[in-house]
Amino acid sequence: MSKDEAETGAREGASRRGFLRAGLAAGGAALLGGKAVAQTAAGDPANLPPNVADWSRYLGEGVAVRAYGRPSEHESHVIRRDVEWLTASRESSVSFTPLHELDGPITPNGLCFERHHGGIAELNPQDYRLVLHGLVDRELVFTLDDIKRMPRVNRAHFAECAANSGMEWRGAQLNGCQFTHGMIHCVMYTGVPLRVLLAEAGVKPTAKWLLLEGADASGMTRSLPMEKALDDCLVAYRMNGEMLRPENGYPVRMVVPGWEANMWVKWLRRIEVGDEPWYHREETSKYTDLLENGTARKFTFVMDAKSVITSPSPQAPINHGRGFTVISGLAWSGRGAISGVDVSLDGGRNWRPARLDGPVWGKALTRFYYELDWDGSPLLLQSRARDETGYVQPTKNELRAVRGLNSIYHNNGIQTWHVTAAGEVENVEVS
Ligand SMILES: Nc1nc2c(c(=O)[nH]1)N[C@H]1C(S)=C(S)[C@@H](COP(=O)(O)O)O[C@H]1N2
Ligand SMILES: [Mo]
Repeated sequence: MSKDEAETGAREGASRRGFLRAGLAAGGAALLGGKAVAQTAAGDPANLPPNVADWSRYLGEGVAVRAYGRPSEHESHVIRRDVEWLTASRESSVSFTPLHELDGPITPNGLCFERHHGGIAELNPQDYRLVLHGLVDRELVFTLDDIKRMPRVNRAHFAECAANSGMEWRGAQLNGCQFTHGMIHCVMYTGVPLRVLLAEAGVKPTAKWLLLEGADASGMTRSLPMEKALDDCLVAYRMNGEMLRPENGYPVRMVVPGWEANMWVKWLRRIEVGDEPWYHREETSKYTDLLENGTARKFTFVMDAKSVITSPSPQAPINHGRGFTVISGLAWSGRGAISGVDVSLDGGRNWRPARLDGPVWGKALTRFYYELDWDGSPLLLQSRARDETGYVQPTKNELRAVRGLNSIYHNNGIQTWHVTAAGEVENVEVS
């Protein structure tokens, strides 16, 4: 988004000066006015200024008592959640990122959604080996230390399960963006470009595909085209600076930027180089979307541009009544960087540019804001992402017209939230 657009977004939303005036007009020294603060902080008056609060009267815990830091106990509701009826077992299931409780573009490690087909593999890093074999000049076996000695890079990327929003194909179903859009996370990976490992082994001219295999009970073998492998894939071992969490593939996972998370094999233990894909032998149902006429869309690796308003949303209602509020959301595209996001308050009739804020990385979550002086009337909130290729996020009905209703995967349609006069929010659809 250009600087001009950013400024227009701020002007057409709510200007900062206007916001400040409203705060002062409410009579408080605080930006939000005394009223809003009192409303949300209905705690013990003895703790409020000018009284000396309880926690100011004695010394707190010293350093390193909390040797590995954890969030405040008052944030204990900010957790991954699952939908019990969705899958038969917990070992082959999914938990969802609490998107409505987060801000900025990065997902905290402990809140990244998880998708396992055979439960969490608990690997001992000493026993970790990565085998690289097949159509190569030299078959190689890497220890974790070997991988850590190779040239590394840092890249932030989103990982989205192709089934994200899959429950919404036939109509609005789940009440919360955690469940409609929470099969996504975005962290800063540290890892070795896959092309560096392949160069080390020397790839034969006939090599066209890679087989990736995980060390969990499911194996999760996936076929990756050589072109993508040589482009931007990473053999990653760190997320947001620390070693990968066991849930997300400790100690090594494949990062396949912009492509469905299905291929981001966790607990990566084997890469076989071959001349054809393996998927048709083992995983005929993968990488395809069943269409209305019974045929299937194939090779649907890339995740198309998509966005969602994370707040307000069903789990994050507007609880302060009319007045200044911030509409916040996420946008992403598997084809590159987000170039702009539009927000609609009336179910897609009128669109206004949102303001992108923070880093706009390619194939990563991008945060957007739309500041609004809400008059308290009901809203039909939508967001629409646009990426650097010019692709514009479609409506759900536009998608259905092309794909029918048989799909589970790749639902990147525009989400609608109905905000009532009371500030409650529900998942709806507009025609
Ligand atoms: N080894 C292995 N890799 C795997 C899976 C798995 O079950 N086993 N699940 C895949 C699927 S379908 C998804 S959506 C992502 C989820 O990654 P996450 O658990 O880090 O969110 O991992 C992928 N990689
Ligand atoms: Mo997935």
